[in-house]
Amino acid sequence: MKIFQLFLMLFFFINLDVSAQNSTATEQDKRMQWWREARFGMFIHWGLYAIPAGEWKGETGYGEWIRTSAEIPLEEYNQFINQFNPVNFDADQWVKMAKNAGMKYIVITSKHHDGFCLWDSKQTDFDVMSSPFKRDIMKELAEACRKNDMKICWYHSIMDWHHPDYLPRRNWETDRSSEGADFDRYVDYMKAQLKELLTNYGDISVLWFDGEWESTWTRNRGKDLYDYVRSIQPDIIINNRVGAGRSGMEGLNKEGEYAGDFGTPEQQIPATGLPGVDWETCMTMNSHWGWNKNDTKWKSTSQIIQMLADIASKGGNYLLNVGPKADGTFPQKAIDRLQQIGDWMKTNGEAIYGTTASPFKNLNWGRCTQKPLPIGTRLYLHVFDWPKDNNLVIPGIFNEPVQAYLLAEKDSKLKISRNEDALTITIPEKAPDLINSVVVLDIEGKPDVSNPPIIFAETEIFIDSLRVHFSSDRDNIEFHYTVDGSEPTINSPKGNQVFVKQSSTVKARSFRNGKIVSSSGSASFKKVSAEKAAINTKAMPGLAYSYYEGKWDSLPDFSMMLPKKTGVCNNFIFDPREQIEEFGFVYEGYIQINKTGVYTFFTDSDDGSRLYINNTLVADNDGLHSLHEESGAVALQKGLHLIKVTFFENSGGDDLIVSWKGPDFDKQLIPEKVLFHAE
Ligand code: FHN
Repeated sequence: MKIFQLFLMLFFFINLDVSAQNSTATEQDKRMQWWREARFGMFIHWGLYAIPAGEWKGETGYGEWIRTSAEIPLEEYNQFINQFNPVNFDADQWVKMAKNAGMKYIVITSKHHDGFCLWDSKQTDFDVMSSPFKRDIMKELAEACRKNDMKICWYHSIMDWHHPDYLPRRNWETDRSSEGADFDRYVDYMKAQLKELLTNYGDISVLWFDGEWESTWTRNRGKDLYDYVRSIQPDIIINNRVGAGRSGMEGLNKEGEYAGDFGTPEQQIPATGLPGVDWETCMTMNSHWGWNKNDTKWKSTSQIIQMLADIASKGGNYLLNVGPKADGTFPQKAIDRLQQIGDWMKTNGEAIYGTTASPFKNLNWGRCTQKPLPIGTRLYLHVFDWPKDNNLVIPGIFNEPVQAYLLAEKDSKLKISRNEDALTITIPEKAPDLINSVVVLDIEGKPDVSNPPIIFAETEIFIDSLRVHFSSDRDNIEFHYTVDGSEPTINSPKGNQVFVKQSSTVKARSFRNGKIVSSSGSASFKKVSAEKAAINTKAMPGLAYSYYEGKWDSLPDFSMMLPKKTGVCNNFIFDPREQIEEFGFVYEGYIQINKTGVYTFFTDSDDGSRLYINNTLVADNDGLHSLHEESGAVALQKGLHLIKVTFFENSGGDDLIVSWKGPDFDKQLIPEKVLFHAE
């Protein structure tokens, strides 16, 4: 083959690959367009678990996990199917409540972890057609959505506690042998059900997978399932829980892991926007996904509206959950909130729909969303705390203002003035809305914003002195700073860092050509004395551990319990455990400090953990969560110091990673050689 022909062939294949990638990116942008525009959807968790309504044998804290959390044997749980008769279910009413609340899509549990199917499935009798209700709920809801211009989406659990081929079994299901179970056969069953859900109910807008965290579900199975679903509905959006690509409750994608079209933070809002990443925070309205009649911890309408603005200001979507009751109605407190949210959305929806993330890192009075205009940019200023002095200050913005008005009173022309780096809008005394008043500010061009300098140091505490340095996302600027908390001026010291020798509040501001170009960044640092080491201690290598068994949603007081086993282990390990779930540990002993200084300790755990030094809590990482890290710093003198780590595992994934960093070493796992216990 001639060189020229070879080159042409190579050029063709390279272009094919690149164009495939580009077309994939273009395809993804195309299918995500409505979703990015929508910003707000309704999650619905409904199934047999609504019948016990969170209560079982006197315990009232359950939700959709009741079968597993209350360890209800399959035969006993299956009886609920004979009671499932939601005679007040009205799909049209549900959809209208979502629509009136300003929601643009509905994601409903076609099948949750308990395996019960809310549609007429030919693959199983464990479906709604075997109940007294005998109506295809998914069909009715899909039709009602189409009638009301609402996108219909399926939640579908990969994990299935009912199907005989699903593995692993629950560890307490000792009476339910896994003999003969074939996980590949289960995957075929799941694909056959997805085929039903994706061919019998018209265009489905999102497939919201869940329950992907168990050992049997792998990256490759996720990729295969993604391709399978896309082969049936090419334009469907698929979340990142299709594969093994989700990093815990933060919900975003693990580096390099395969993961669908958007990240899924759960019950939390990312601290900052994630440029270029599509993500959706899913959240309960009270504290359960499935209906719990005793759950009174309802979020206020104010909280929900402000969270919606916060999420949109970070470029994300908000999927707010309703857990319908067994009779098919929404809880009244959910209905009330949806109505109030809708009232706010009717006036202010344009400040949410189709907006993108704020150009400001932080606004002390609220949030900002934005949309492009032919002349420049429309900024929607979501004011939670209405300024008392009638001045709404927008810091660090260099664009020429065009106009400003109240979104609730579009003919209200508001005065705009410039004061150094800031634009100030004169606003009326009375806020148009007590929860979130939106002020519109149109500016020329794309936002030209200078966020306050970032003020950074290794730790917030120090013994002798501490280097504090400043950085900014702007170039061609200089920093002026103070260390007494006062506002920096052009006459304040100039530089990129300062060494503090006593407790200080450091403020830094950006200047260009002698002019202020940002508001001030601020951070406080505390001078402390190093804690004294233990004295006359005879210490042996290894940590003393106590092992406990039980089911907890947060760290219990282990001191009130009898350990199942005690001993010595060489680090923070699970080897002594006797079951894979529902266990806890207390590790205690001494840690050898070889140099006086400030030490930062980290625990990265699934589920909860806490770390104490000298009986003081340093890192609090308690809670029911996937792998999540917390840290804290403490100043220690050379010698032995008490260390204690407590940990619990509820179910699913488990891990405990204990690290530290010190005055002369970077973050690393705590090595065995520095861990001891009292003789
Ligand atoms: O285990 C489920 C839980 O029941 C609920 O469905 C949430 C909603 O995102 N997802 C899982 C927990 O991460």
